Amino acid sequence: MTSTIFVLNGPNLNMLGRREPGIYGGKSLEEIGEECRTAGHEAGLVVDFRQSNHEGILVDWVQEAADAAEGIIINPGAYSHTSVALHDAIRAAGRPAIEVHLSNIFSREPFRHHSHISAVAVGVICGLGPTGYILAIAALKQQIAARG
Ligand code: CA2
Repeated sequence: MTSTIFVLNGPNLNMLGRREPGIYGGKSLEEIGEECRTAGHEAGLVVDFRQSNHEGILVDWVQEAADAAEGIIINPGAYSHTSVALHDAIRAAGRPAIEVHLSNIFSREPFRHHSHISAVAVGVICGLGPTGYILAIAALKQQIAARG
C-alpha cells in the first residue's frame, strides 16, 4: 500500500528563490516541492507538501499527520529555535519526523544552534540545501518500513 508523508515548511520559506540566494540557494519552494513529489513517487510515497507562516497552523498539520500520514519531514524555519508547541505536537503525533534545514544552522548565528525540534525528531539534516529534503524522503521511507 502507498504511504503518505507530510513535508511541512515554516515561516518565510515561501520567499525562497526571491531573496537571500547566497544562504538558501536559488530554487523556489514550489520547485523543491515538485522535486519532493517526484522523489516520493519514485520511492512509492505520496508527498503532501505544505508551507505556512503561522505556528498554530503548523501544529494543526502535525496533529493531522498523526491520522493522515505515516511520517513527517519538517523544516520549521525560525520556529525551530522558539517553538515548544511544535516540539509537543511532534512528540504527541507518534509518527517518525525528520527535521531538515537548507542552511547549516551550526555555522550561523548562535541563536540558530539550538532547535526545540531535534529532540523529538528521529534525525536531522542541515546544510545540504534542497538535497536535504530528498535524503530525508529516502530516510523516512526506511523508518516507515522498519515500523511495519
Ligand atoms: O536553513 C533553514 O532551512 C532554516 O530553517 C531557514 C529559516 C531559518 O530561520 C532557520 O534558522 C534555518 C529561515 C527561512 C527564511 O527563508 C527565507 C528565504 C528567502 C528570503 C528570506 C528568508
